[in-house]
Amino acid sequence: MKQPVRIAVTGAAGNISYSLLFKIAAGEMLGADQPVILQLVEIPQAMDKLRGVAMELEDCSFPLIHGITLHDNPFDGFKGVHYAMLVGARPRSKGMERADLLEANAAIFSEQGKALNEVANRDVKALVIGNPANTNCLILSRNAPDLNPSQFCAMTRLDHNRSQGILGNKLGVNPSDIDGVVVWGNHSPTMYPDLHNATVLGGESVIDQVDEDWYKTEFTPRIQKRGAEIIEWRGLSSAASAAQAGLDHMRDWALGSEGKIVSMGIISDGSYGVAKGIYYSFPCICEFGSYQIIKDLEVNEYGQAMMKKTEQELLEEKAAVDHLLPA
Ligand code: NAX
Repeated sequence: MKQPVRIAVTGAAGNISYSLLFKIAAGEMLGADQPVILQLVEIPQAMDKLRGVAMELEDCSFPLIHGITLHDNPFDGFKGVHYAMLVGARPRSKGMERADLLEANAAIFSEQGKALNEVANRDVKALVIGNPANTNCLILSRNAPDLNPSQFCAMTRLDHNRSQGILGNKLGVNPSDIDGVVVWGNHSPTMYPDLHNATVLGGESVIDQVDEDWYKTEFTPRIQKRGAEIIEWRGLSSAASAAQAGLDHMRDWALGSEGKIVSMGIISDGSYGVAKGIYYSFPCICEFGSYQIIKDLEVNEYGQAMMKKTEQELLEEKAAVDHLLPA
């Protein structure tokens, strides 16, 4: 049996975590032979609810769980962690402006960045799910100067999975037979779901099989606003699909994406002309515990304009929190 790894999950009493924790515990993230110690982090007001979740985890008798600890602050909760899934965030309340939302979350992710910097395992992999995910990730990483910016990711995998799922349905193929979908940019309605390099079973080009008008006026806005569509029908925001995406992201990052392209919100190194230093979703392949940007995809004029728009939004978000970032 392998040594247990430590996984921190924030927002552990919330909706997404109610799905995520049980999947991690069942071995769906790191494999059926990888024991885990779950370090669950919440705000003090949610600790009772968290205790209830921990009891349910205990009641499942998962063989892979080698410990569960509960924490009301990240400096305790992140001690020695190999993986951190940062789900908890401040939601937008009535009358709150976008700048207020960014600031409220900046406070949370600054503290969590400092905590990871101080107490996490030096090889920690941290995934930000809580919104606004890309800019929260920037704040997190900038507050953790002893860790490499490549150890942080913002989740755009749900947008990637949504693209594959909806496309598979449209084409009448299994979503897992589709490769090469890329979601570029911000996890927000400016994201650019790009099908130009996608193929079915490594062969037929996807873009040749769909109507351009459908792609631009139906598919793209649907992916961009899928979160709102789910809320409209379900009355609640995406939870199980978000948990699945978080799990997929971490599994591929840790164990490899088996040659498949995945979308990950990562620190921009200037590839494709994207401004350096923001967390932007790029096409990646994961191998040996790290990711690499696929650098040679063709982007047409339409795509370039879409990529610029989402980049611009991220630069504006960065400008709104710049005064809160450490030098
Ligand atoms: P919930 O409101 O059900 O749960 C959030 C939990 O986080 C709450 O229990 C709250 O007490 C806790 N929390 C708040 N601040 C915290 C802090 N400083 N430390 C620890 N815990 C804290 O939301 P849920 O539906 O689980 O969604 C969580 C986050 O995921 C939201 O920000 C949401 O917008 C975001 N999403 C991101 C997605 C993505 O693709 N990146 C998709 C799904 C989801 O919308």
